[in-house]
Amino acid sequence: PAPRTLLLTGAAGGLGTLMRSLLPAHGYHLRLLDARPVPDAPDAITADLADLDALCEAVRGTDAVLHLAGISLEAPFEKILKANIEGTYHLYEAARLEGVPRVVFASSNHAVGDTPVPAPDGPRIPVDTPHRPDTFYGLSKCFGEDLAQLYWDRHGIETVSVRIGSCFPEPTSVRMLSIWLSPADAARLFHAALTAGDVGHTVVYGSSANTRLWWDLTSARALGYTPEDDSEPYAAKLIAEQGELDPANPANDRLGGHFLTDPPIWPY
Ligand code: NAI
Ligand code: 15L
Repeated sequence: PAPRTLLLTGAAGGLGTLMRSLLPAHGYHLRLLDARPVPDAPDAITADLADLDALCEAVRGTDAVLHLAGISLEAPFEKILKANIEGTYHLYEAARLEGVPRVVFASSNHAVGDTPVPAPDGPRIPVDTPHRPDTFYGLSKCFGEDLAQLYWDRHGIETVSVRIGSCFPEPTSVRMLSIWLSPADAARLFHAALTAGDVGHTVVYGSSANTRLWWDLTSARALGYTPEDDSEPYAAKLIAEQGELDPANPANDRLGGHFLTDPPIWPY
């Protein structure tokens, strides 16, 4: 198939850098955008999500947007408001004004981070579990998912909202054994989300086929995503170093893990 032109926002970030190297093999021609300069990418657009005109120019003529830009951890509310809430609104406005038909939105497990971890033998967490953000960051991802629904219902822009677990080259904690998304599986999942037909607004979890997986990948698989990786080969070493997750520890009993117990930054 002919390469599809894709705007990759957040191209200078960790996930953006991984996707810059992995997505072209899936047939994409990437246009890059970030508030920071993107290393080794002289053609990248340096623009902030606050700049609607720059976003309109950036999305013009693209087939889709993979929207990764934003604050990726907890932060004071005003910063989350500007980058993740207003910024994502501007991105969708640009897509609407320029006629871009599809967005893949980097949501996060922290949209439902206050949900209890499932029992090892219990059912996995479904995608229609209620929003239970664990932070203002998670709340901004709930907003992004609802914004995506609004732009599908009112303006016909399709979105797949991917509640990403932890996408890094390797899992580095026992919690990550349950939520790891390998970079190669991330590229497979984004490709499925960009090419599946008639997605309307679909919410999926973004993880590899982890033995210890906490959530249900049915809606992701329905897009045509077939994960090929599993964190289990990393389990013995991580458990030997860090111990099994103790469910009595409040940092372990919710999906969001340490986001619920990290030193609070109140008052925001
Ligand atoms: P990152 O923090 O490494 O990269 C985010 C990028 O967005 C940065 O390069 C930053 O300069 C850019 N950015 C921030 N505010 C901006 C603004 N106002 N305008 C333009 N660019 C702006 O984060 P990472 O890990 O690459 O994550 C990418 C996306 O995926 C984020 O939206 C994050 O919330 C989401 N996500 C990532 C997960 C992961 O495991 N890496 C897990 C769950 C969600
Ligand atoms: C996220 O949403 C963050 O962006 C990422 O850096 C990780 O912390 C991940 O969640 C996680 O829950 O491990």
